[in-house]
Amino acid sequence: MPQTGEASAPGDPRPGCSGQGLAAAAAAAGPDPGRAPDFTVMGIVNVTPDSFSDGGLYVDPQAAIEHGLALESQGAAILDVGGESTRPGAEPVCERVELERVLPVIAGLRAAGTRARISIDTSKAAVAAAAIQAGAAMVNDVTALRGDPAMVEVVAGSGVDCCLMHMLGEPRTMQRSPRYREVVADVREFLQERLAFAVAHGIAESRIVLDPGIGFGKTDAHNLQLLARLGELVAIGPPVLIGTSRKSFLGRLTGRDVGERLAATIATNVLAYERGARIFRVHDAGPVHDALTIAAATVRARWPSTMPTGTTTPTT
Ligand code: PMM
Repeated sequence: MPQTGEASAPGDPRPGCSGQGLAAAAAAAGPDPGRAPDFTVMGIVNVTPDSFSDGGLYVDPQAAIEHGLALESQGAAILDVGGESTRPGAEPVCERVELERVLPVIAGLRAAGTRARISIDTSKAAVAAAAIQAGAAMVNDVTALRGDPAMVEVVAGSGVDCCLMHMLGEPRTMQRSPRYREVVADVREFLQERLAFAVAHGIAESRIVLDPGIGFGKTDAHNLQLLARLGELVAIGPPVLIGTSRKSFLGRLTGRDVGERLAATIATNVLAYERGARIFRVHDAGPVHDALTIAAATVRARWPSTMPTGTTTPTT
């Protein structure tokens, strides 16, 4: 259980909000139609001037706080606050700037009484530590604890949740002809190795979430392979997080600009849910939450009907 920055209330029925940790919340899900849905929407709060889809919109802390609260009201049970863009070609920012961006937003969300779990999207241990102090209950590290040698201790020592993501190379150069032996096997091997590393350094497995890192050092074909065969990553064990929201491969496949990729985002999230992903990092929390609610209900409907034979199902 996170001791610091626990944003959730005991008994809160939303996945990821009961204080038991994301992995346990996701694992507890089952076929009972009366249960809370077994997916978690993670709303994106980018406090950056240069993120690919919402860069510059929420640099003002008050705008970012209001945006986070709006995402929560639309169904986001996690708010992922980031102060450094990781879009392809992005230049890194220094620790001071990143801290100045994210801390007022995390503190403001807490002060506004958010019940969502706050995640800090950072690869810097000092930023993660300060964010946890301010109320973050999860560290989303796109380098999977490789970027900063002090990160693993910050996460292990504070007992927060942690997302380990696959990335080939680093944001500045990662889209320059990425190559794999076999993309799904390579990503699976990487995530298994990172999971073992994290557990060996004292991070409880029940606190860990894995992410194939859609768009991070991947061609369109790599992204599609990873989505199509997501089950092979789900089989590793921990809940799988997926981040396709508005990403450029969706634009290349549909010919749509970044602000017009909601339908494509929903399609990938629903397919990923069906293949076993359970946490969905998105810009548009409301529509994705609705789509996943229907996807979850449909998957649950596979269980045998309790209706007597011969009863006609009402049509609407
Ligand atoms: N994508 C972005 C940033 N952070 N974190 C995780 N775990 N998974 C992702 O796919 C991911 C991420 C880039 O998207 P953005 O610029 O819209 O935030």
